[in-house]
Amino acid sequence: MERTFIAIKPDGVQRSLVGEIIRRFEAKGFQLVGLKLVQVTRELAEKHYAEHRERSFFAGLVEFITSGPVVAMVWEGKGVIAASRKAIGKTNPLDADLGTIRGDFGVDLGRNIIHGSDAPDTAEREIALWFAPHEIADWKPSTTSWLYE
Ligand code: IDP
Ligand code: MG
Repeated sequence: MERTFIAIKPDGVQRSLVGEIIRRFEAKGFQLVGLKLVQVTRELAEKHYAEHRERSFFAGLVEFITSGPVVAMVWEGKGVIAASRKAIGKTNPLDADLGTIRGDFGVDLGRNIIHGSDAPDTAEREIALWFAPHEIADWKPSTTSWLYE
């Protein structure tokens, strides 16, 4: 089964959106297999956003992501990587459709509430970066046969 890395950024935590975001993933039918509150170090932030190292917004992005606690999660399910990106919405909250997390709750590009892995290889890299193997739970929800044919 596919897994993805999801992080509620410091703005989402400060704005009390943790419960609402987890509710949306649960209600869709995805399974929570990893969850922790993290005070992100500069080293972790720079590794996580390594692909943006050369961009003008990189320093501000690292500053922001280390500015308060982040809720780091691993979610599992059929098609969870693409479905999460759809549920999260476009990077700029003003371009994100209503009904998406960024579209419903955000305004500014630099305060877009949530991160989600964008492809299978990045999901694998980000899960390994943020979670130790023992922090991920293999468990079988009792609802599986009601979610999957
Ligand atoms: P994504 O989060 O939708 O995958 P990316 O392009 O990977 O978007 O950018 C990573 C994060 O960097 C964004 O979520 C946003 O917080 C921030 N970011 C991207 N572009 C800009 C920008 O032009 N100005 C400020 N922050 C940006
Ligand atoms: Mg990205």
